Amino acid sequence: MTAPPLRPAATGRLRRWPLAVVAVALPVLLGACQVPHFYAFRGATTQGHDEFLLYAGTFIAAIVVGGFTGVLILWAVFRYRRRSEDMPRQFQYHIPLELTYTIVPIIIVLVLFAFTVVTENKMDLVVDHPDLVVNVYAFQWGWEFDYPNHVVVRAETTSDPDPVGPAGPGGPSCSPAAWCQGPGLVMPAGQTTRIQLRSKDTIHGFYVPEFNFSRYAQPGVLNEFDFTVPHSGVYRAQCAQFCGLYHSLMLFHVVAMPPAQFRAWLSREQSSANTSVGGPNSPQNQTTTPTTPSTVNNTAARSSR
Ligand SMILES: [Cu+2]
Repeated sequence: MTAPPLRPAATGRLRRWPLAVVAVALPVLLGACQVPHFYAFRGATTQGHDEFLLYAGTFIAAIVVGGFTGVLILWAVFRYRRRSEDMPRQFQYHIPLELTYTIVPIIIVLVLFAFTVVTENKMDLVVDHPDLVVNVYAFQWGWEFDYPNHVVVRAETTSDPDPVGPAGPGGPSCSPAAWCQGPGLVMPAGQTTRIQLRSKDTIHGFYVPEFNFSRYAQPGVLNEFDFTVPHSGVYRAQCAQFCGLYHSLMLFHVVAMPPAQFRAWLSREQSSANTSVGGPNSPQNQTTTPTTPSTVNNTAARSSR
């Protein structure tokens, strides 16, 4: 017995299916030179970009699963809507179906878990020989960036509104001004910078949104991580952990500049530190005592080195 031939209308519908798929897929494929950002930062560091790809992949998986589930729900709602008062056909223990909707979600979770582990390992990877090491100290309420040879960029805030910005004391000239509040964490673009993060008092959060990166600064704990910023730029940053009265003013910014320009800035700062009163070991070049709540007043203490 052979199958009955398809009716002309049915064959027409079948022929249109590939066209519909191409019409939907083509714009996506042509636009796929760059994955949509899904309202996230693409990651200004190589590490942050890996994080973005994980987020985008998870988002796409969620769209596929959500769309598929939505279609199934609509199909069930309309295909099996109430048509009469008769009791519909009842069935249970559909083993293949139950296995499918148990195993498929487990596979999805395992795949997402594997990608997450791989990405987190990339984020946490510290190279053996970074091009630059910067010691970063968070304190109530400000940031201190210690470079080799006693170059210290430091700013603290003890009044409202923030008196520190927008110049970014100790950093290079910076624009746009709104992005340059607080001290500037300067690093060479295209090279690997090691950050050694500590806190001088309570828990703070080192957060650079465009790097897709946040990490606690904890008293008594050293957190180390690497940044590689491929392109020059200015990136806003702030404390992301509520830490007291002026937490909201614990702003800083990251400045990535070409390596030659960075070396010129650093040597300028170094010679300036060495020629300042008392040389590199003078009190001005020592780490200053962080401001405590008992010393809060309406003046801002500034020290660029
Ligand atoms: Cu803080």
